[in-house]
Parts: sequence; structure tokens; C-alpha cells
Amino acid sequence: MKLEGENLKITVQKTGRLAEPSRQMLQSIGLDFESDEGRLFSPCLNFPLDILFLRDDDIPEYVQDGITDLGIVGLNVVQEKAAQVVQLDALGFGTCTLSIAVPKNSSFQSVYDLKNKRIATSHPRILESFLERKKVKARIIEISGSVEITPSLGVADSICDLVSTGSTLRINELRPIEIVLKSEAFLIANARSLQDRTRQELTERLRVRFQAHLRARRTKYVMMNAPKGALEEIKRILPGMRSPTVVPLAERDMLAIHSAVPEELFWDVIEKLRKAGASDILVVPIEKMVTD
Ligand code: PRT
Ligand code: ZN
Repeated sequence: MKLEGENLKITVQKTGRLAEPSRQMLQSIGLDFESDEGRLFSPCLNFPLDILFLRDDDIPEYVQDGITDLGIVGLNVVQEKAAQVVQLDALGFGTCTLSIAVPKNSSFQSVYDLKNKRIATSHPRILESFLERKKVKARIIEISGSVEITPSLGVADSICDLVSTGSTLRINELRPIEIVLKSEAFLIANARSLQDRTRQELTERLRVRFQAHLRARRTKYVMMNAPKGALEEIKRILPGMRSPTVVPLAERDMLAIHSAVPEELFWDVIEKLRKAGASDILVVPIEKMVTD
């Protein structure tokens, strides 16, 4: 265990897809640190935290071995490395699926059609346990990059690779047939670090900030005017945190009503509010949302 010293330590990807969003996430929760590319290490200026920048493949092991207390890394990497770490929170970025895809014009419809076929992947461990669960015996061909070109080279019959927009699959004339894993960036922790009171408290402080940031991103603040008579109906429609804020307007029998609305319900709620008599609906983003 190398977690010495006062400061908590976190490791994030140095360069790559999760590098910038990870830095932004740390900055958006108020942490002040130097983040120029090329750096391996940055102490935080306003929180007892040191940030280490690494290749994503190394992050689960660093956290498992206690070289750092925390890490931010894709769930796919954590699972592929089979790292003994605590998965604390999904962070809402780096979302992708690890999917099995086959040549567009092939007859394969599901994983069951891949019996005795070759599947190229850079995630052999995850694929192997998926195939075991499905009781399909196929040949896994481990490839470290450019998995998507293996079918056209005749190296494999299908692939198991990360997909976000799906355009790489389309360009390579492949179509997905099976989702093996849904992944996104996760905050992971060293188990023993969480048993140390000081380190656990510091971790909790960071998690409260992460949650406040994530909740705010998933929520909009909605303000509207409505006649007094519509208030009860509007209250029923609003799925806000608690009861909405209601302020009388100078205009007789009119109210201003404010509430937070989860992003996924947003359009549905707005349409219902209009039908119920709400007008002048204003929607603003929320910067942070600290509840409880
Ligand atoms: O250098 P280092 O080892 O740190 O980075 P890396 O090259 O191993 O990983 P990197 O930066 O490419 O990805 C880091 C993490 O981002 C992954 O482990 C995933 O958790 C996550 N992620 C999210 C993705 C994607 N989306 C993704 N689309 N990782 C890779 N891709 C690939 C995909 O396989 C395809 O080849 O990007 C390409 C474009 O995808 P489409 O579907 O948008 O066309
Ligand atoms: Zn990597």
C-alpha cells in the first residue's frame, strides 16, 4: 500500500477520449490545477488532491494496487482488466457499447450464429465470459487496435468492439448484432483507501460535488406564468424535486411558478404545462444541484 502523505490521489487518462472530459469534470467541481498536456502529475491548488495522468489501460491496476486512491476510467477497461476496485459512480461521459458486429451482407443474426466462427476483439476477457454465459463456442482473436478492419482482411468473421456513433461500423460495412456491455466513464476507488477515515471523507466530499454536477446537467430549471386556477393541475404535472416555488404576480390571479425538471421528461412536461394554461415558459440550465 503506497497511499502515503496527506493528499488523496486520483488518476485519469493522459490523452485520448476520456482525457479532456475527465479534466473538465474535475474543473467543473471547482478543483484548480494545471492541466497542460504532457504533464504526468498535477497537485490541486484548492483541495488536498494530486492528479496523475496515465494510459487508461494502467488506471484500474494503479487503483487496485493503491498507488492512487481513485481513478476515472471506462467500465470496459475495469472489466477487461478484472481489477479488484470499488466502482463508485457512473460519470455520464465516454458512453459506448462493446458490441458484436458482423459483415453487413452476412447471414449472422445473433451470437448463436457465431458458433465455431472467429471474433476479433481487444476485449478478450469480457467477450470470453459473454460467450460462456451464452454457451457459444467461438474462436476469440485478440487484436490490440483497428479491430474493425479484420473481417474485410479475412482475419475474422466478426468483431467485438466499442461503438459510440456507429459510423466506424458503417464505414467498414459492418452491422451490430449483440450488445456485450454498456460502458461509460466510472469513478473507481481502492477498497482499503475507503476504509481510512480521512481518505474516505475526502472521497465523499468529491463524490458530493460530482453528484451535484451530474444532477444539474440532467435537470433544467423551468419558470412559467399561469392563472391561479391552473396551479393544482400544474403541480400534478411537475416532477420537481419538492413542491414548486409559487410567487404571486402583480397581475391579478396570476402566478409565477418555478421548478426543476429532469431532462428526460422535459418536452413531455412542457407540452402538458402549456395545455394546463402555463404561458411565458422560460427554461434555464442549472449550474450545480446540491440536495440532501
Ligand atoms: O492511450 P490510451 O491507452 O490511454 O487510450 P486508448 O487509445 O486505449 O483509448 P481511447 O482514448 O480510444 O478510449 C478510451 C475509452 O473511451 C474507452 O476505453 C471507452 O471506455 C471510451 N469510449 C467511448 C470509446 C468510444 N466511445 C469509441 N467510440 N473508445 C473507443 N471508441 C472507438 C470505437 O471502437 C471506434 O473505433 O472509436 C471509434 C469511433 O467510434 P464510432 O462508433 O463513433 O464510429
Ligand atoms: Zn488504452
